[in-house]
Amino acid sequence: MVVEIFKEFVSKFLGQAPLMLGFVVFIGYLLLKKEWYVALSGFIKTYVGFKILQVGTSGLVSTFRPIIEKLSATYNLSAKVIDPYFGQTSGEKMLEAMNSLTNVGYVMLIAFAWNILLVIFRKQTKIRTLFITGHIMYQQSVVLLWALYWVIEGATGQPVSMTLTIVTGFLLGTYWSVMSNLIIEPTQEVTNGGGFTIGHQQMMGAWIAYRLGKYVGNKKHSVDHTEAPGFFSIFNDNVVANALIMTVFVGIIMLILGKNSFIEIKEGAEIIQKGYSPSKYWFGTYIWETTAYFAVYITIVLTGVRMFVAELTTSFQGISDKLLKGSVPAVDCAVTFGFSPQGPTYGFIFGFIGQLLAILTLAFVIKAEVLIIAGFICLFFDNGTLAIFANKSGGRRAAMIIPFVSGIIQVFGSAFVLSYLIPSNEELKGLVIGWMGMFDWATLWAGTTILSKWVGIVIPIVLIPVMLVIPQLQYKRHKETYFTTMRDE
Ligand code: ASC
Repeated sequence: MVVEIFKEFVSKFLGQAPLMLGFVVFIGYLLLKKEWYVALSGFIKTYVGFKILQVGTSGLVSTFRPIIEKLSATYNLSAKVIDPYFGQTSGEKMLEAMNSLTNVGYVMLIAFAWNILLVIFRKQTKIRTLFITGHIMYQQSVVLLWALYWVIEGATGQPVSMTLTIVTGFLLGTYWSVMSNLIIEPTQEVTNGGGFTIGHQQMMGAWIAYRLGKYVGNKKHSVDHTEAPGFFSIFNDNVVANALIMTVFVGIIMLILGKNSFIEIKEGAEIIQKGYSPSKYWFGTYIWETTAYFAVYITIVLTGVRMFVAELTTSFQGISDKLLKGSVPAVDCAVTFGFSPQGPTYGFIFGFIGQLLAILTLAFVIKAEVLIIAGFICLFFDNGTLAIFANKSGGRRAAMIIPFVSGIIQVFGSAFVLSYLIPSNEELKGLVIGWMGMFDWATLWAGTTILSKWVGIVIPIVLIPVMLVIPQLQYKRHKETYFTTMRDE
């Protein structure tokens, strides 16, 4: 019963980011003793702003995902996709086959309650962040429960045990709290004190990218500011830069695939609106239109982000002053995109090159059993975020090299963990179609899963106190500003 209510709460409120954040902003303004109509206006701007962001991100996914998938499909038909939704589907199908899908609800409930508890006792725990990215909370609960179940209890053929469910809940809640807390200071730098942090799939990765960035490059040479003269000065404008870079990069991919790959014919030979129709376009202008959409959607994302971040930053002051002193919300990584309009493009391109190299190595050099297909979400949102954090501390060079290395890690880490997760049983085999692939999932969680296979449930249990030490260390670095400006400088 409690689980049902919670699930409903998650899917209809927490999982509806615009509604949820709009509500937070509304309450924040009231706590700041603003008039009700100011609070209402804040709610509307946040809601509409976030919806605009979602129009942009789903536009990116629907335009560019088919191209990446087509590329993979053309060269390799039966492999595993590294995309969060492929990971989620695999987890759901496997847990369903074990009659354990409801346990996912318990995992989420425990994880979220544990996160709240850690924030309430923040004086002791030093956790300042509430993870509120609903769709990610669900996705991660499914994938982690599936992976740990399969390596620890899978051989029994029994449903997921209550012990494992509880351990997974506490472990995941600890990850949400600790890693989103870890990335506050870098996020404050990236967003010029935006007052929020990342609650997504690459929090540890973004932290590493930020910490390593300064050794890799120079932050003065930011991706968003090119000092080059003449022709290159046009890259100072993010619309021009994103459109040009993507036209060259994705354009080449589209040319390689050839125009026939893009002709989608519905019944009666009617061309689907977005596909390539020889009667409507030359192939060249079709490529241009498609790739220019990158700049279109990024502009939409930026507009939305700017709109609601302004509201969130002001009003969350109310929450963190009055309700949960010194606490911040952990939100979708796409929110940082508004602060570095060209960062994601760098992340996408260099992450793609890294992934491609790793995929080819797996296929032709190692001749691995598990073949990996690149996924757009992983390429763009994961490496895009890493690029933004790397750029903040190490500029252009860091924004190229770090996503490139991350691309390699994403492929190898995912292939490695998948080799432990694909059932040998013919009936179940087909249910596993991919893995999450995002940075933390190709490193931290791939590693935890594999170690648990050999050592057992001790690994996830021990990881909980180990992770909880991290915020204590952070606190030691800058006690005075830890709960106030949240800046470590
Ligand atoms: C994910 C996921 C998405 C995207 C989105 C990026 O991991 O499941 O839908 O990234 O959150 O903004």
